[in-house]
Amino acid sequence: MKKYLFLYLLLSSVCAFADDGSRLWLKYDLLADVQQRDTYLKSTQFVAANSSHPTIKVAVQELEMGLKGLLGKAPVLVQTATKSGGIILNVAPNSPSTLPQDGFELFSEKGNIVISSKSEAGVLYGAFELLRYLQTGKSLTNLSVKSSPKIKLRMLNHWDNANGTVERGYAGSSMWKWTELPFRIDPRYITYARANASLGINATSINNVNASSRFLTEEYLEKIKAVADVLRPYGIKVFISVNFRSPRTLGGLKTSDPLDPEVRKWWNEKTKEIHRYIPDFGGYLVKANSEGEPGPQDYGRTHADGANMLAEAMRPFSGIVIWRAFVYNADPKGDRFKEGYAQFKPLDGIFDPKVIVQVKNGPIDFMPREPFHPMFGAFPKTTLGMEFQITQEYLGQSTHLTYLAPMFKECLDTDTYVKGKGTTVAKIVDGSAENHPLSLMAGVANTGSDANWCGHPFNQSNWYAFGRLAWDYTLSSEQIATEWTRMTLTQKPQSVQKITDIMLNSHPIYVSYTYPLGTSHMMGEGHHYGPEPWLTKAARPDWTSIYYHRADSIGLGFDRTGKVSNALQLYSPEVQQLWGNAEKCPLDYLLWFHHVPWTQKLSTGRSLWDELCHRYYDGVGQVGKLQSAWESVKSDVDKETFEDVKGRLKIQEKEALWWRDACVLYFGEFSKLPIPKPLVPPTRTLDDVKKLTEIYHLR
Ligand code: BDP
Repeated sequence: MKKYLFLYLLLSSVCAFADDGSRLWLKYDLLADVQQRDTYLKSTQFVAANSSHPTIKVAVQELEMGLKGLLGKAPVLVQTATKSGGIILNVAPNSPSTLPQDGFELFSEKGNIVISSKSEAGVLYGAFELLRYLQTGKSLTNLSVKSSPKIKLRMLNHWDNANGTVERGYAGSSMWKWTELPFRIDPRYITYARANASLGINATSINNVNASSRFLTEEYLEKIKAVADVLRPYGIKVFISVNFRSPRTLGGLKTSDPLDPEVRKWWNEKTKEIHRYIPDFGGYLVKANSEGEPGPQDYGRTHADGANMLAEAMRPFSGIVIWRAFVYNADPKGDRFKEGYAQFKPLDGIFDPKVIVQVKNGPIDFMPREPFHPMFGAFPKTTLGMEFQITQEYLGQSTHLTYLAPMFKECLDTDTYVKGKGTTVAKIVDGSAENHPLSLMAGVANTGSDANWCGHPFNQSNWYAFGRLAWDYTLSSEQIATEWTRMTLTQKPQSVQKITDIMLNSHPIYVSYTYPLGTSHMMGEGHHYGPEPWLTKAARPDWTSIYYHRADSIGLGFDRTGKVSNALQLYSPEVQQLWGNAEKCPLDYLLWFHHVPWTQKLSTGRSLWDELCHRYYDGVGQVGKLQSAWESVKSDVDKETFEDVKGRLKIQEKEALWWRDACVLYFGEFSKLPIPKPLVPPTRTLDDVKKLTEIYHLR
């Protein structure tokens, strides 16, 4: 008997140590600090709720599971609180509180912790907040928290296909098991729902924006209904990405012209049908007339004609239409930077109130650093939603450690000046600057079938950061990193600090060895992995690299101040002033707007060429520092996770060198200048590096 007990203990300790990351930041492992546990136990002895709504049931379940795990003892469930020392969940729809529907209050009252909200979802968010307090070691005495979301629709966009692949997915195949649905519900859907609810994410569009009409068939609607049923108690609404040609492909009509009465009827009927499966259907997400996708322009109509037709179909219901602004033409003489703005500007004011136009954070395409999209602030009569990319298409995919909160925040915190100083992008997006009742922040999801959901263990932090910022964009990148680290990797203060630093440094480091000084779009063709600055020919001119960097014997960068393109004029005069003068433009944005001579002296005291080389070299050096910093936390993090990250950091170093050598050798052909001392020139030739890139194109 004793022998078995010993074996059991040994095995369970080994298992407890090996962490496959599947529990995300909701680990709920026993807190190591016994004293702290005892203190927490005193105020979490029971849970009482004034509602048996399914959302409250999952809130209670979560508290039970969380407290049992963290403190070693589950709370007792009681009907009403007759004594102190417990948690009271209070749904108060008629509360005089000024907090919006989803907001919650978390406060101490008569020796209890009260979580109160006008909505069930708000109480659920409050329950997760309370658990986060425990997970991050915060005090529960004299609680007085008021929290409400700054953005109404906090949404993930999955680019998942019906065949199980994921467009730009780097964490295995799709997490949605379409072949199994609706009969088998993968338990991971529940973990997914919990993870989102823990951040306040309240919407998800489940399929790729390059959409298949298949998702609108009866067969798929049954499957989507099954997913919607799982997500509903967690306050998450389901959206579907639709193919604009569906009336033809699915409905057998001759056209998909949005002004055709038969087409309109078809969408009306389809929308009603969807609601029979999913009564609280969130709505449609549409990519139209973009990268070959069909759309209203195929029939000489506008984006507004298309979006408004769908909005009309949605009229009897609460759902909305999200119409993407990611459109561009391949005009070799034009500037892709201006396309979305140009196509949508004449439509400002004619979109139906049920339409949100979803705009990528930057004007090109999720580059590691972009100036904010000039549409933000320039469309006062249209609700503009923000689209960030959580999946790291251009940001190291699954092999580079890149924490994205600073990048998201850089965009949100930038001042558009459209309504005077302080009109940040965030204030356009949250609707406050222009009084829009709807607001949206969407993130292209990075989830997949990998055990740890996101591929690189640190990529989970980008899902986490996106959700936290969609709830409250004023949170600092540091706070979010620290929280996530404590919940996910370690509670040891010194290591928490070191990992937070690793995370905060990671995006600038990535930018340094890939796209310093405001360069962009120099990645491998198609797969978007690794460098290919020499890419000269592609299906479209604006899919090459030379279109963007414009290197020549004189210098580097895309003049958008008037000589090549006048794109800078799309911004307010203050922004133009900030970025329009090459001498004063912040270096991080310099080559986005200026063609700078190689020998031009920059504010750092170095010439453009020298600065460029220094940044590439420094980026690589910094990856070495990330490695030693990670090594120093070894004893405080799970072994499996430690080795996983360690291995990926080695790949990152190798690939940072690949980027560095590719770019300095290639640009050196134009500048004709040597690598500045004391930097040591690459030991390989440009041809050697080109060969590495060619391998990626082999069939
Ligand atoms: C680009 C991706 C492409 C997406 C497109 C989009 O390379 O796969 O379909 O964005 O956002 O970044 O529609």
